[in-house]
Amino acid sequence: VEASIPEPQRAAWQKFSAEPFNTKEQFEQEAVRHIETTLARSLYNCDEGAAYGGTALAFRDRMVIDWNRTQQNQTFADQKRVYYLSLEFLMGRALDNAMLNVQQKDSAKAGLADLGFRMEDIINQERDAALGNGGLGRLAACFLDSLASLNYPAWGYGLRYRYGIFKQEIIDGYQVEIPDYWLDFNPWEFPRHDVTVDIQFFGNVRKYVDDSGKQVSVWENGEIVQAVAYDVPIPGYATPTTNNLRLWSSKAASGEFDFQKFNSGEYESSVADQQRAETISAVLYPNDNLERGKELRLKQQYFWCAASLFDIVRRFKKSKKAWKEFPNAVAIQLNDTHPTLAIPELQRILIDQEGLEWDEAWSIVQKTFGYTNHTVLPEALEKWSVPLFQHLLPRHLQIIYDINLHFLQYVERNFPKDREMLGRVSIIEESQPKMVRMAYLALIGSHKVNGVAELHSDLIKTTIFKDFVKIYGPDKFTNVTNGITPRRWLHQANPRLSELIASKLGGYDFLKDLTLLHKLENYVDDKAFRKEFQEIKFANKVRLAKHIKDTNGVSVNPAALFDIQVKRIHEYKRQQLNIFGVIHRYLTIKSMSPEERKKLAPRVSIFGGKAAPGYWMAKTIIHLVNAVGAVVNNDKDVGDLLKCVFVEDYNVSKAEIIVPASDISEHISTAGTEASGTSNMKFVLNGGLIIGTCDGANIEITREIGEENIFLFGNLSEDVEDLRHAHFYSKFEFDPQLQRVFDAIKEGRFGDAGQFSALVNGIVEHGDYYLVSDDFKSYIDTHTLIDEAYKDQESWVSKCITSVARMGFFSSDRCIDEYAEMIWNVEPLSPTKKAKGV
Ligand code: 7GP
Repeated sequence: VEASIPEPQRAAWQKFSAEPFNTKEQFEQEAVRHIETTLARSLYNCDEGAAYGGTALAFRDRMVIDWNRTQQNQTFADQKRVYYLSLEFLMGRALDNAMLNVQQKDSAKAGLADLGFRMEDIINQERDAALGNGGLGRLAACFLDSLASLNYPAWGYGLRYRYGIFKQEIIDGYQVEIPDYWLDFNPWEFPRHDVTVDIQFFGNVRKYVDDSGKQVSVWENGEIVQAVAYDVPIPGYATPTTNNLRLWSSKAASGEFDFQKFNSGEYESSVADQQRAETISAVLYPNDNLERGKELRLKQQYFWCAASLFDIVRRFKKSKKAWKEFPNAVAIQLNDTHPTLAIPELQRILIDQEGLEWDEAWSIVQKTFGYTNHTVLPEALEKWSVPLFQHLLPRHLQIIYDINLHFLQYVERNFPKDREMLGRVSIIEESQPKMVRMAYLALIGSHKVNGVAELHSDLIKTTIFKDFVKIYGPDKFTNVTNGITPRRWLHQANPRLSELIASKLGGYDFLKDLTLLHKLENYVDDKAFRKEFQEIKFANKVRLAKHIKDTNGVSVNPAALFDIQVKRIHEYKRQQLNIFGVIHRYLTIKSMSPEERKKLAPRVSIFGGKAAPGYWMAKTIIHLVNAVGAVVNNDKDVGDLLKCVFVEDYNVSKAEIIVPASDISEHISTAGTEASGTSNMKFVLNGGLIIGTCDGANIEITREIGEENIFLFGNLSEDVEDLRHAHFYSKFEFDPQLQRVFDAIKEGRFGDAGQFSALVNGIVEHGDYYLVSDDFKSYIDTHTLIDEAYKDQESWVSKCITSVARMGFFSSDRCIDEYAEMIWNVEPLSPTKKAKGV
């Protein structure tokens, strides 16, 4: 390809080809040019918004140069690529990350100062790209950062939602949802109006026998919607590798707009078709760990899978390789079951369109896919009704039935004595109506299945996928413990701590190899280091206190112990346990004499997180937190000893302020329910300790940092079943301290008790599924230990520093290397600088 371009053309091109800026002056020149010409502003009306726009566009240009080169480099190199299919990418802000990754933050800071702006204010102008709910979506974003930073040839594929996760406002203590229309100004995406795919829905399947006597199936007479690609450059840290995130947007297919109606004056109905098509990519479903079987959601899934696979197959076919080479060129990772339709879709392409035999096609499919499971909660396991499938995707349903037939025949041959097994493992659940079990389809269609922390990976083998371990053997199952990118979650969120670490480790290499942090253990007893470490934590707490003052109006004392729980609100994550603990603390303070109170350690309990709009119990928890805050924060007896605040609209950019400011953070899910958790890793990496249950990655964090550096409490996952059983079969006595908390709520001390009765009754009368009563005592006892430990600041700081030093394992770079080796079989591609213009 390179040789085919004539020399004079090449020379002209090379002469004018863009070069990335590298100095403050070059940055200013670029930013001012964009402000004046792209944004049509001037010196006289350049506000912070315009300065953000100019800065973002300057960095965008710089990234695009590397991005183009990376894509060409990857095409020429022609080695195996990874495609990460995720319905969620919770990216947060892009500018700060771009400046950091291309290592030009200092130029920009100095340049902006020349132009009269403070870097921080400019960064704060950006809206979060909030195309995700919680852990699963943020993990995908960390993975993109690591894939690029480690130079893997990789693409992300997702949906370009017009509305990301809703914005949360708290009004009179209640959550109110506001739509997040985030695309007003988004300099980070490139519409590719020339990259489109027609996607079919509905219709019927026609079968016939062709001239050679072969059965052929044709899916026809459907409705067509067009997918348009929007590309987002993903810069790696300290490398020119810049990967691509391709997000699909839906549009009415050309020719679908009804001009007949339009011309006869029925304007509204003529636009309806178009609007219906655009609805597909309009909104992110706001549920975390919950599936609700809505038709539009299935449409989203197919739309995105079909467009992505068409794109991947189109790229493969350009290489002119034989089909059996497909798994050597392509690895596709399924982020949970949401993209499972990619499996029957690839099988359909291979047999219906490319004419392969079933077995040959199926072997290609299985070698191509890997499936990551993120939850064992039954309410989150996807099932789609067969009638809905039949209506929307008739050919795919047939293929799924055929996959199931082949699979069940295999099971029958190998387990002839276990007839019951067939019903248990069938992809089709024989319910009314019948349902397609997506997790089984994902597992059967993949060569590897992984959980996201050791305990979770063990649990899936003994619970939801038990039979499949017998069928396929244990080697199909593996573990890849989650991780986080240290670029965003250390350097960007906590620049002073990062700088302190760099000063001791002799540079920023730890941002590329986080295990280098272990050298910090040499400084645990270094006086000056400890002092600065403490000062940084304090400054981060002051920064959060200011945010709380500005947004909630509550003054909190930065010298108090900051106790933080921020994550999606969910009964299994047990924010209710936390707020009951806060009430307990409040009642204890109230019952004390002024002398006794003087001995107490002041606390600030900080909550944050969104509730799914239809999750009434989660909304009740938010309401209770705010109701308790309203009482506690205004009680003169309490003063600084206890404050309780709910931080509105928790998102990625707020996490960057909140995470570095914790003394203690809470990761207190019922044992066996939190697959991994990733904020636990972020908090410890930023020098905070954690209180947690023996669940998810807490267990591995304990192993790494040492059990003397973490506050574990509560029942173990192996005992959960018996405890639940006991709630129904033996009348259980409540801990009197929990009873006192319930009495206070019932007396109306936090407002009308009726509003919180479901929360209390769920525990007292309805079986306490999440074991709040079983864990309450050890929870509050552990908080007492924390109070004591915090008073001994010297040993506390030692714990914090030691923990940071031992967190190297939890980099998402380590995860990506594990996926690459164990699941994808892909190698990094050296980003050798190509000559200009090539
Ligand atoms: C989450 C898990 O709840 C969390 O423990 C884990 O750290 C994270 O995935 C990343 O692996 N799951 C979800 O966010 C989710 O919605 C249902 O899972 C599909």
